[in-house]
Amino acid sequence: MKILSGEFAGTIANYALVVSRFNSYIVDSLESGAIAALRQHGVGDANITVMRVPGALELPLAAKKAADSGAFDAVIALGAVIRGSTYHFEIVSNESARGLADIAQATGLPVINGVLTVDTIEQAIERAGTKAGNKGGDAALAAMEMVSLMRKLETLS
Ligand code: INI
Repeated sequence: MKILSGEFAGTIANYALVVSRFNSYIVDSLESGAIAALRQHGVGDANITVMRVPGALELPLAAKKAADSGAFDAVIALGAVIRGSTYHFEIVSNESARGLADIAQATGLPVINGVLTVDTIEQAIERAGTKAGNKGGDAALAAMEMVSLMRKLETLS
């Protein structure tokens, strides 16, 4: 039996961080967590490019452009969608998630969804570097693991 899986450490590659400015007091922490995780695993700042978009709905287009550029091995999308009293929450969270997943399928590049979708600001804070860890850091780990796995899969054919 052959088992293939990716590794975090030593997965030196070019990472695009596409970061939403909406709810920046949360997203800034996700960005710091993602960059810290990349650095901890040996990725240098020269291999990290941060691009900013207004909100989570704009993440897929910027992620697509980044993926199409050929300059990156993975795209990490970071944002925070916090439920308000309107239906807009569903639109923003569903469309950004669907858009990001579609881009991964269309381009064959790992596109990691690091967008928090939560009911309350407290839940967002918990996931942005406090009680429940840092989902930005988790997204960076997922990106490194997927880059590593993609490289292994490419050697199969
Ligand atoms: N964008 C977010 O990233 N998070 C939100 O919680 C949010 N809410 O609640 O509205 C949000 N809206 C903006 C949206 O992503 C677009 O930037 C805007 O609609 C312009 O296209």
